[in-house]
Amino acid sequence: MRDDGRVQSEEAATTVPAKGTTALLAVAGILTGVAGLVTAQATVWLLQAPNGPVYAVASAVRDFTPGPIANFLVHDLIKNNTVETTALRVGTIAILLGICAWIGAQTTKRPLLPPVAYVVLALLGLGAVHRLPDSTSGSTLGLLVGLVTLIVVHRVLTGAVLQESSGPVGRRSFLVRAGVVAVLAAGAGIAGDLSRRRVEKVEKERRLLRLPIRRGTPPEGTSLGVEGIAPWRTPSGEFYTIATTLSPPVIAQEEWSLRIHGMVDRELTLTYEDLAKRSFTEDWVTLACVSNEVGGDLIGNAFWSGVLVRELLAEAGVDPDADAVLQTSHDGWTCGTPLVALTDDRNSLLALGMNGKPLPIEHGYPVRMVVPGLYGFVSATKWLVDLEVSRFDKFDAYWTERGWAEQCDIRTQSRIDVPARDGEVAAGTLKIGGVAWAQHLGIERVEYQLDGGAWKPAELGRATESLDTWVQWAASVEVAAGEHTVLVRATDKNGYTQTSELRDVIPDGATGWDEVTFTAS
Ligand SMILES: Nc1nc2c(c(=O)[nH]1)N[C@H]1C(S)=C(S)[C@@H](COP(=O)(O)O)O[C@H]1N2
Ligand SMILES: [Mo]
Repeated sequence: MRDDGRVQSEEAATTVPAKGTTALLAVAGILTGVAGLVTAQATVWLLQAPNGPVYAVASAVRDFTPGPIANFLVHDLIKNNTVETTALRVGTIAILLGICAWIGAQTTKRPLLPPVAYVVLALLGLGAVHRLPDSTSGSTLGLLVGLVTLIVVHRVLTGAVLQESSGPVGRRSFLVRAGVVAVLAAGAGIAGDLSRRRVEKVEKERRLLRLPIRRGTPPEGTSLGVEGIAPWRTPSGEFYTIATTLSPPVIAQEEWSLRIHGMVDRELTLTYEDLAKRSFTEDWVTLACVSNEVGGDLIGNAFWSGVLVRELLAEAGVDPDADAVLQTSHDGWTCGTPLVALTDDRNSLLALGMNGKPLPIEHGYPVRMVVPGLYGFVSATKWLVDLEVSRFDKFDAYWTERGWAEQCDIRTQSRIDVPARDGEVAAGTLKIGGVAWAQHLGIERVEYQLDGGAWKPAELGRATESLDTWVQWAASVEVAAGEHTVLVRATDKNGYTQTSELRDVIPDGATGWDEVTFTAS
């Protein structure tokens, strides 16, 4: 046996954590948890996604707390049953940080536990987020950023703590690292918070706006009253959204203006006030995305209010050699629209209102273009700031550069909404139906085919006078028990009947008949 005190104490340092190490590891765990929560929440705010992790977990805690306890907490103790309750949120954060402290403290004994535990926490968060109906990919991305933060910060901080046991160098390094983490997390938090405040400010301004717009009443007969068919008016909150930006630009009214220039006699610059003062036009228009697969839901019908584009172009005085308008959005997205579609009788409009409200931010606030009959990618610029009258041979727009068509009318299409795909129904008499569209041309007829039988005409709902909207279709069929297949095809007022040829969405829209298989019992 050696009797060398120095060696002994060094051995002791590597096997038994120095006094206070476990506590410091717990502190590192808490700091790690704070950093993870902050970056996750900041990401959600920056992406303008709903349901940050704390909100989501607090909701789950509220909903999964056993009845009597929840009753006691909600009714007797907190006296409020919303997740906005500070007590619920603070409680949730406290529990999460408690778990993080424990995870941190486990680092020396079970080095594999922390990463596994963080993944488990992130998965629980993911579950909590996705049980809320309005979560988006931004909500998920927030959790991913949070998870990466947890794993990285954990390594950085606990690494320093474990050095700590070997002397004052380690302690200083822990303090330095903790400081850096705190500063970075605070920076992320501040950036997220600024973004949140900005959204709140613009949302408030939006809410307080009073525009001369109406909500629009769907004309009589547009709705066939069949359950399961998409409502004739798509509520704004359920309207599909497509954008190339990670988060929609948040533009205050006073920051916005629209420049009309290029092959014109007079350049125009219009502010939001300029537009809001003009006389408004309004109509129902069904927007559709070229990426909509047969049977897909990248289509919606809304009541749009705004200013006729052709009047503005007339004021600018368009060069007769021009054949296109290059539209640019605040976020730099571009599309090229045939000049004629903006100047003919189809009432293309600079929309300020959607379903009676100022445009939602994600649908283009303050101003977007709406062109009946053209796919969104060649016409429906959201957050529109620039219209350059030009020629198609002088530019390539965003999607055209990426292999999509330069010009593109919406294809005549139809979709089956009921019965649901692979759905189960009761045998006997069954209502089937859906929607069909040929914007600006109009739908002449919709036919369906059941189990390979004859094509039969469906009942059609009414369209508006402008024919810029979809129509509902429906039929009653008799089905015996067993598996069935229904097909649908539409014919437009030009006499074109949808081809059965299945073609992919790129470069100019999908073709083919929608088909639904279902089981009757
Ligand atoms: N600024 C901008 N505007 C845009 C797009 C975009 O990516 N950025 N996408 C277009 C496409 S492809 C479609 S289908 C419509 C969708 O409009 P919505 O999101 O209001 O449904 O917006 C169009 N306007
Ligand atoms: Mo689109």
